[in-house]
Parts: sequence; structure tokens; C-alpha cells
Amino acid sequence: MLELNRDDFTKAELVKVMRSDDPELLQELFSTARKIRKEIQGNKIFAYGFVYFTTYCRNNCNFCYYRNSNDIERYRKNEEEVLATSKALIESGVNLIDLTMGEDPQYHQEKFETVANIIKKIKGEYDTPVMISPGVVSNEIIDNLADAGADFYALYQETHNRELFAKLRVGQDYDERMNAKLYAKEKGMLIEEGLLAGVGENEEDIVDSLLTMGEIGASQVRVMSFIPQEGSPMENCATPDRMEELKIIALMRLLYPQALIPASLDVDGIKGLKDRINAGANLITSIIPPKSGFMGVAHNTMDVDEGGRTVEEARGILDQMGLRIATREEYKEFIKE
Ligand code: SAM
Ligand code: MD0
Ligand code: SF4
Repeated sequence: MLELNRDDFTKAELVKVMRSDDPELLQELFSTARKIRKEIQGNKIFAYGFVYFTTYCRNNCNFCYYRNSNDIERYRKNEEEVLATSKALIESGVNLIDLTMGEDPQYHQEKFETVANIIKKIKGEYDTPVMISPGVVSNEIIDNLADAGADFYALYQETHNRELFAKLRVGQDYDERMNAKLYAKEKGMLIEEGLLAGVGENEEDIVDSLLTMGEIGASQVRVMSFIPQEGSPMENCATPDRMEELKIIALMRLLYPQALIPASLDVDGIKGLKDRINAGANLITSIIPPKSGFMGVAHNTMDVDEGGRTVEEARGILDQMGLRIATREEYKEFIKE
């Protein structure tokens, strides 16, 4: 059996874990990950509100429902609607608002002025941390978003294998995407890096991603299992076995004890929460108010209007696991450290 020594993992050991289906090893992996999370933050779990405010996008990522060529209904919410939904999420107990968008040409044209105003209001009036997930934007826009008070810049490479990247994010530049993230960090924002599981990667690719996440200094690191999207080129590709995602979550926890690691409700809805928390995740993302007209990404409507993706619902599940949702103040303390 493999010894899980979190201090000196070699690349070969990480690959072995990714390849293993030894139940004893996997049990040790998950229990070690939980132990580390407990050492760092006791029984607290963080929660993020998800506000996908424009689903227009100029890009054509092969895995994404919202890719430009997909003939779907789209929406662009105004400032008032975004603020009302953010307020409702904050009142329900989320610790941060994740303002997410497709690469909407209209916002690029107005240099993200509306987005900067929204950030200022959420920070100023609601006193709540903000993550911005705008895709690739210019350094000038990153400056404006940082000045407006955004705490986090989320931008997922999906893979750190350049050939695979080119197949997934068709027509996009690997370095441009990476550099935007590094620039945001230089400007004082925290950054989130992420990968997709089940898109043609092998175990070495995953380990390269895991190590790169540390090298670039990401404070939040994520993995999501690919969900096939109607009308997209990858519509008929299978969704991967969830054990891959769970192992990656656990390895991220072992490698980066302090990291924020999401259990995203976007992949399997609320029923997927427990396994991801048990794998070492310390944060619930993709909380969306019911009947607000806002969508998810990987599963755009799953559990949303039914009220499944709420703090209240998550609280019930955490309660049974001896865990609780952190307060906003506790979250602010955590990201200050
Ligand atoms: N448009 C911005 C961008 O691409 O960076 C921000 C939002 S984007 C919709 C957020 C992330 O959702 C993607 O980076 C990808 O990791 C994830 N995602 C998109 N489609 C997915 C799918 N079909 N299955 C799983 N995750 C997906
Ligand atoms: C999530 N649906 O957290 C969101 C989204 C973008 N920063 C995050 C992929 O799962
Ligand atoms: Fe656009 Fe983001 Fe979807 Fe790519 S992943 S098509 S950039 S919304």
C-alpha cells in the first residue's frame, strides 16, 4: 500500500494515486484530506453565491453550452437585477458573490464600467467579498476590476496540456489566459485556477495541473467533471466517473492544506455535495436563488428553481456531517491570512 506522505509527494506518487483503485488507499486518501481540512478550519465550510449575469459569449469552447455557435436562449441581466440577486444571496448566508459572465462583447465595449459599479456596490453597501469570473480581459480592465475592489479573479485553464487546451478552448491563446491570471495576482487579487475532468486528459496531465496550481500561487483551486451539453461538439462525449474528481479534490487538499477547494453544486446538484466535502473540499459553490432567472453553467437549471442550490439546503446536509456554514466575518479572516 502507498504511504500518503503529504510533505514530499513526487510526481510519480501522485500519478500512482490517480491510477489506483485500491479501496484501502482511497479511504486513506479521503480521510487524510478531511483531517487536514479539520486542522485548518475545524467544522467550518464556506459558501459562495453564483451570479451568472450574462450568457452571451464571443468564444466557442467545445465543452460549453454557452459557446457562441450554440443556438440557445441567452440573457443579459441589468445592474438592478444583479444587485437584487446578490443581496438575496448575501441575506441567505453566502460568504462571497461570484460575478460570472460569458465573454460578452457588450461589456468589453463599455470597458466593464457596469461590472465595476456592481463590484463597488456589493463591496460598499453589502460589505461582502467579490469574485469576478469574466474570462480573459485586458490588463487595463483587470486594473479597473481590482480598483473597484474585486477580491478574487477566477480563470480556469481547464488543462495545462497545451495540445488539449487548443482542442477545448478553440481559437484561444494558452499564454494569454495564463498571463491574465498572473497579472491579476500581481495586482493584488487572489486567483482561482481550475481543471476539467473527463475531457481527454491522462493522469500525467492531471498531476501537471495539480503542480502548476501551486506554482502560480492560486488561493482557490477547483476541478469539475465534464457534463455533456446539448448542441455542442462534445455533446456525445461521456461524463467521467466521479471518482476522478474526488481523488483530485483530495490530492489538492493534501498538496495545498490552506487552499479554498470547491464542492460545486453545478456538477451533480445538491446530491453531489456530501461526497465532495468528504473528499476534502472546504467550500460550496454555485449557490443560486430559486426562481431568480439566473442559470448555472455545467447544469444550467438542475435543482435551481426547486430550491436545491441554497444555503438552507446545504446547511441541512452539513449539519448531519457535524459541519456548519462559516460566517462572512470568518471567511474574511480566512482570506486575509
Ligand atoms: N466565461 C468565463 C470563462 O470561460 O472563464 C467564465 C465562466 S465559464 C462558463 C466557467 C467554467 O465553467 C469554465 O471555465 C469550465 O471550467 C466550466 N464549465 C463550462 N462548461 C462545462 C461543462 N460542460 N461541464 C463542466 N464544467 C463546465
Ligand atoms: C461554480 N457554476 O462554482 C460555478 C462556476 C465560475 N467562477 C464558477 C463554474 O460551479
Ligand atoms: Fe464562453 Fe466561458 Fe463558455 Fe468558453 S467556457 S464558451 S468563454 S462562457
